[in-house]
Amino acid sequence: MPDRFLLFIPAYNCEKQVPRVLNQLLDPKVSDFVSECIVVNNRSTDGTEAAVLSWMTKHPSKPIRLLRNNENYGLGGSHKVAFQYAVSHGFDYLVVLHGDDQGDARDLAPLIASGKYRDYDCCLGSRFMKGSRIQGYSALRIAGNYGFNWLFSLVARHKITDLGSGLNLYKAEPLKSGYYIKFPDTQYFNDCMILAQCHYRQKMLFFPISWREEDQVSNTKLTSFAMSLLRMCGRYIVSPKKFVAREMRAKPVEKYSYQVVASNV
Ligand SMILES: Nc1nc2c(ncn2[C@@H]2O[C@H](COP(=O)(O)OP(=O)(O)OP(=O)(O)O)[C@@H](O)[C@H]2O)c(=O)[nH]1
Ligand SMILES: [Mg+2]
Repeated sequence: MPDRFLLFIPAYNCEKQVPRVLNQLLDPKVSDFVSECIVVNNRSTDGTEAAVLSWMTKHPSKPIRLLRNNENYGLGGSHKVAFQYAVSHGFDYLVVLHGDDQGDARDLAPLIASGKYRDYDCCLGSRFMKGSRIQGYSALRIAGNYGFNWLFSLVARHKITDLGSGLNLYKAEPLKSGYYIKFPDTQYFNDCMILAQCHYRQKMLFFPISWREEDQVSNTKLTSFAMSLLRMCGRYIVSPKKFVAREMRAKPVEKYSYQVVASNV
């Protein structure tokens, strides 16, 4: 049986961009491998939900489900909703594609067509490796990313070329244990995931992606982000085992719950 892929689109206040992200499903390079797509609306305060509903009405044959988190769980919490959904609905793989239209799911197509993805627990899109294309980032931001990639590689003893882009592929099997549940619900979720995946010796592949910043608003505050990453590295060096078991959420959530707002599945 062919592998079943779930495409997960986290969405928060991206009414302008999310229809463009969904348009990627019109390209057979993407729709050929996607069995189902969930848009996880993290309680947006703009017209994100209406924009998704309108797209679904125009394209009723596309297997999309719109979910709304019962609370704002952050980007990390939205990943937890999607990971649990993928496992409980029997998907083999989950693809994350940010809803603010900075990445292109077609960058995954060669990996999937060749079957190479099967050799890995995760294939992580990289903005900072040979073959990557990046537009609209300041020199400072690029340099900062290279610096942290280097530092994390040293700490985790694994070559890391991106700590968290918005295009990633995860195998569902390793997610079944829920090892990620105490990781931060914030934008730091991916950084923790990478360290944990190194600790658990998961097989990781970085692949080059195209990434752009045009009409998106960056919510990353560079200095506080840098401080948090340094703290994270420090804790991992002291004890990787304790690091992965620690409660890292400011406010632990008992159940990452959601409602299905609409479904074309
Ligand atoms: N900021 C933010 N984004 C969220 C949240 N929940 C889901 N998202 C989605 O998560 C994705 C990434 O959010 P961004 O604010 O762009 O953050 P980022 O990707 O870490 O930072 P950039 O590199 O600046 O894009 C977007 O598709 C958002 O729509 C949330 O609570 N806050
Ligand atoms: Mg973004």
